Amino acid sequence: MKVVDARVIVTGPGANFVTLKVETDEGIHGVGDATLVGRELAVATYLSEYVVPMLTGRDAFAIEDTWQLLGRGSYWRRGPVQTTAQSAVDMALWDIKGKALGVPVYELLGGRSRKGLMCYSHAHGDTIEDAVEMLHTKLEAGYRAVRLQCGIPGLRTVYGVERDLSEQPGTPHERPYSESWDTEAYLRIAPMLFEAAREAVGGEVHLLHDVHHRLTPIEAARLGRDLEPYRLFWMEDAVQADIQTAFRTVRQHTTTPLAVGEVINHLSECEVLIREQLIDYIRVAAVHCGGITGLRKIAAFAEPYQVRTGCHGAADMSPITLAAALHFGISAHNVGIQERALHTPQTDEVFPHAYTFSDGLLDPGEAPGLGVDIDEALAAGYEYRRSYLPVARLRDGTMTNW
Ligand code: CS2
Ligand code: MG
Repeated sequence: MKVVDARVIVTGPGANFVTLKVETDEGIHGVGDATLVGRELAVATYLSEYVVPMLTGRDAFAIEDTWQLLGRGSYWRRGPVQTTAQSAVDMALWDIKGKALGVPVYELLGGRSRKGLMCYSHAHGDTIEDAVEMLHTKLEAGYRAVRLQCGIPGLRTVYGVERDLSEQPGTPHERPYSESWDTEAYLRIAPMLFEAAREAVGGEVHLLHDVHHRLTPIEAARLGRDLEPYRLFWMEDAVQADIQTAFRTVRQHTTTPLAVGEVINHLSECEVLIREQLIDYIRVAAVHCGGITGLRKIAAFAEPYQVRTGCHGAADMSPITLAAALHFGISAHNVGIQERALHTPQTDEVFPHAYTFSDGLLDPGEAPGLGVDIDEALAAGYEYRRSYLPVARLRDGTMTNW
């Protein structure tokens, strides 16, 4: 089966998404997510200018060789633009192979390892009370694991607290908008949030927390210790992910489990974290780490070190990425949990999918391939609009990590 055509589709149903659609000479097509949030058109151009011409005429079943061609063969290796483009091709080829053989992709990856994949949802609020109230709502909706964030008194905006975008002047995302940050205030509030949450919902629920790269190693070590009484499932991105050895300090001081990886694109960027067992969960997403093939390679490396996956699943990656994560997650052994942020109804309509949620678990469904597609006619009705992620500054105006 040969690839005869590949097209990049850019659409904005609730958020911007870049999709690669690969067509074959047997009339079967596959889809891959190529969404790099805040830099979408860089990947769209990389794909249409450089990758698509390399695909036409290739054997659609040669998934590994195509992965190597796009990774090794680009000379300028790694980097999120390259790996996101490579990921989209990889997902589309797995989708094609599953459809051609009439099986869901997870059957090609070794079959089911579990009945369903535990996922976590998000709860947040301006105050601790609001966040705990939302936690109750999520538990009522069936989730067994919830990430919890709350606002910090005195700060105008805080990561993890959703705000009505109309509150921002003008069209908020056309320029990178600024959030403020105060480490000391945060370090005081975060343990209070989890104390209140445990009091409200007891010990059985899995509670997670995302620090979003904001702390130094010693600050993160202190927070990890302060959170120990509340038995978190994990503390995520406690320090910036690109200094792997920074996690040694955090690890030495706390038994709070550590997760990292949503901005990691390649095994070389987490090799020390895994080999030295500095983390418990690796959070790479299929859309940035080389698709299902890249995710499998990283997970296979992590397995003997007892590091499990907890793939990034924010709503700014398309349902194609979630489907890919679920086929991987239902089949691989060392899988811990899957993040699941709800897509907007418009996004769900543009990307019809077979995956389902029930009783805290996600399931990829039994449709051949990835079980997700793009409705091109609907997609054409939603325009792409340039949109930046925020930046963060300390109270005195100094730039910090968002
Ligand atoms: C977050 C994301 O899901 C997460 O854990 O860190 O919301 C992340 O900030 C966004 O995906 C960035 O686009
Ligand atoms: Mg995160």
